[in-house]
Amino acid sequence: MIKGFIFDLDGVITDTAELHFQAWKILSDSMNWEFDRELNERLRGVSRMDSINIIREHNNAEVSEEKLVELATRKNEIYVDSLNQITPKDYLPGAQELLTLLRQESFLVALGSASKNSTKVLQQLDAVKYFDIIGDGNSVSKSKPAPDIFLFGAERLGLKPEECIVYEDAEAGIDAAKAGGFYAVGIGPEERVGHADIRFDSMARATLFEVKSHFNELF
Ligand code: B16
Ligand code: MG
Repeated sequence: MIKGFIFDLDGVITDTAELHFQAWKILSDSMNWEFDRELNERLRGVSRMDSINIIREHNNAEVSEEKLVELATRKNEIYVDSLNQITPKDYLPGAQELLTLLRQESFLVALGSASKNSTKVLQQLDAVKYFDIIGDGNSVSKSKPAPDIFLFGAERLGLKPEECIVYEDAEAGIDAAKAGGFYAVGIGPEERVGHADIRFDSMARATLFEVKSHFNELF
């Protein structure tokens, strides 16, 4: 039986990808590195240090580990500053409605994000109240596609993986959910999240009604 839901943040609850893009772009420009939206897509759901390594490799740049950490820190300062512009109007369509319904129906709810800035984002959205547990980039050391962040959330909720549905927009996020034995709802195109148990083009379509209909016998 499904008793809980675990949500990714960026691309599921809100679209911080645009703010990540702007911050990486400022940093890349300062380094004379090429960085565009196509490359930004490859950073979806990927941790901060893995992200800067992808950008460095793309630019064939030789950078010491110490310098890389410094650059990632600089990007993060720009990104965190930009989070102040997020308001409760910035939920992805359908996300707040779903979270509200889950509360009404007494499901347990956790966040399972790679971001170390999750709490700040949830505060800006006024969304902390919808979550029983916040699992984020500070909660585990192994990032997606390892299942650790979702296992952390399930354990803290007191649930087994097979009692939880994970919502994810990243390829590695669906891999992580499946590796952990969770049911997975993919948000986005077939080529990215087609390996989920069920896929929707957007959060607006991934309603509780649709998900219950699909996993019928589990509710
Ligand atoms: P931070 P998610 C991910 O969020 C983003 O999609 C990814 O672009 C970012 O690099 C990562 O969080 C780490 O974020 O630098 O704030 O720790 O999709 O896992 O909610
Ligand atoms: Mg995401």
